[in-house]
Amino acid sequence: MLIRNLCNIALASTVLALSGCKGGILDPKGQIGIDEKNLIIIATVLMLLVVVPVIVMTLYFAWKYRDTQTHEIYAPKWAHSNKIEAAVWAVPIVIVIILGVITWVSTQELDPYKPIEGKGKHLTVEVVSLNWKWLFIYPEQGIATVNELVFPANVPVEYKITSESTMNSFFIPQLGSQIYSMAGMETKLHLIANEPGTFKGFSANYSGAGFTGMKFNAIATPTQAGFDKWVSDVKANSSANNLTHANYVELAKASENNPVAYYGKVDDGLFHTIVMKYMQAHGDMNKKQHVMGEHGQMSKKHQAMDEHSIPSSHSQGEE
Ligand SMILES: [Cu+2]
Repeated sequence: MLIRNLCNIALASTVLALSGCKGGILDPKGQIGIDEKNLIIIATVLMLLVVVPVIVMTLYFAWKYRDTQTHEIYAPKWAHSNKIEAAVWAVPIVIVIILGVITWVSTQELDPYKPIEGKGKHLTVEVVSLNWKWLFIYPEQGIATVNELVFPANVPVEYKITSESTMNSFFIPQLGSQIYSMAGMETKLHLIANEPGTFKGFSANYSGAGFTGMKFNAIATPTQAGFDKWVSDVKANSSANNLTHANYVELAKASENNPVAYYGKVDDGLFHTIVMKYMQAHGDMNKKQHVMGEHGQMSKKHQAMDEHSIPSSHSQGEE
């Protein structure tokens, strides 16, 4: 009974583990993802060339020199073998050299900042991670979406990535690499879908309370025309929904499990404003300090006028 239960648990967990592959990095649908999967497999197999013999030999030696073994040849003078030395040094050196070359080449090839070549002009999408949702701005099309990313299959997409506040990581496992989104700076990623489909996207970096609901569908349309139709539909159906700088402030407020939203118009330069936000805030702070300095000098006048409501800590500083 216990054994049957154990078998059932083992079977269930195997099924679970295998179903984990579906839709993940081991089931790639884009060129970058396919190349990365091959890299994972090659690196794993190369390392198994060492790991498997070590495991086999460990078990073999334990069995060969077991306590009850009586007729094994005893060789106390044996201490060195050039053949064994050659094997244990040469094999790892060769593996490290091969891994090194593969790493060097693939690091250049799969550089997330490098545009995908030979597939024509790329589409640009500006990605902003908010607490806790994803904003996608299409600067060339002048539209934006929340928690839904649409692009044509077989067209390279350039993602410009930033964050409103908390650090997140933009990740569509079936298409390839994840890249961090960080406030006050822009990171880049180039991906392509080799076939149409809907792929899961999420943040690969924990970012707080609403993190689990911070998911989106990445939809690759079969054709460019299909994508163009989606764009014109968004424009037509959401023309009243305009993502202005002011609306963005509202959108940026923390919220969880956000439904998909569409914006038929977006203010020019919104992404740039988000990236530069902290630089501007810094400028404002200087201004504030400046005003406060003036305020200090003018405090007597202000006090005399008695019309200035100031926080207590501030007035204490002045006394
Ligand atoms: Cu950074």
